[in-house]
Amino acid sequence: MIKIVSFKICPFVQRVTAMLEAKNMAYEIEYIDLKNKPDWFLEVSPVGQVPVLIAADGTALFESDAIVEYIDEIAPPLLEDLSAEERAVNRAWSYLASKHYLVQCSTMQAPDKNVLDERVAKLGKSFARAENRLGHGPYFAGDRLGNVDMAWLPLLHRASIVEQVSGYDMLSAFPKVKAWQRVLMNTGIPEKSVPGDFVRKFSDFYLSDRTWLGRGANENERPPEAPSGNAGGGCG
Ligand SMILES: N[C@@H](CCC(=O)N[C@@H](CS)C(=O)NCC(=O)O)C(=O)O
Repeated sequence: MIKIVSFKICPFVQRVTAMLEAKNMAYEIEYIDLKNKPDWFLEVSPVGQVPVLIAADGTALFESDAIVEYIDEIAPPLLEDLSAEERAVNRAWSYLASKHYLVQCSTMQAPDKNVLDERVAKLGKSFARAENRLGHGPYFAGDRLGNVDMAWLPLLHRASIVEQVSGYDMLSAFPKVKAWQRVLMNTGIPEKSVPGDFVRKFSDFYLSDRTWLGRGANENERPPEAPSGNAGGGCG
C-alpha cells in the first residue's frame, strides 16, 4: 500500500492526500516531526521535506507536483478524455495554487494588521486570477471534480478555518472563489485529507496570540506577545 510521510498542517501534504481521497485510493500515513527529522526520512527524502510518497515497490517519491502526477498515472484520472493541452493547462493552474501555499502560511502568521494587508494583497492576486478564470462551477472545470480543484483545496480549506475562527475572510472580494470554496468544503474531502486534530493544530500555530488573526481579526488590536514555543511548528 502507498504510504505518505506527513506533517499534520502541511498544505503540500494535503494536496496529495486530497487527490488520494478524491480517487478513493487506500493509503497509510506516517507523521514526522520536522524539527527532529528521523534518519530514515532523511535517507529517502533528498530535500528533507514532506510530502514523501513511498510507493508499493518501496520507491520514495518527493515534491508534491511529481507525487500528484504519479497518483494520476497509477489510478484512473478524475477527468477522463482530456487532451494533452487540457492536462497541461490544468497542471499550470495547479502550480499556481501550490506556489501560493507558503504565501498563505506567511499571511496567516502576520503579526499585525499592516503586515497582514501587505501579504493578503499578494495572495489576493492569485485568488483574482482564479476569480477571472472560474466559470459557472460548481468545480473549476464545470460539473466534474478535477486535479485543479484538489490543488486549490488546501488554500480554500485553510481560508475557511481562518474565517470560522477569526471572522476574517480572505476571499471576501472573490465571489466565485467563495462559491467554489463552499462546494469543495461540501465534498467532505477537506476533512478526510487532514488528521482529526487538524483544526486545533492549525489554530494553535496560525491563530495563536502571536498572530493578528489569532488575536481576533474583528477585535481591537493588542500588541503581539513574544513568540512562546510554536505548537509544533508550521510550514512558513
Ligand atoms: N516543493 C515542496 C515543498 C514541500 C514543503 O515545503 N514542505 C514543508 C512542510 S509544509 C517541509 O517539509 N519543511 C521542512 C523543511 O523544509 O525542512 C513540495 O511541493 O513538496
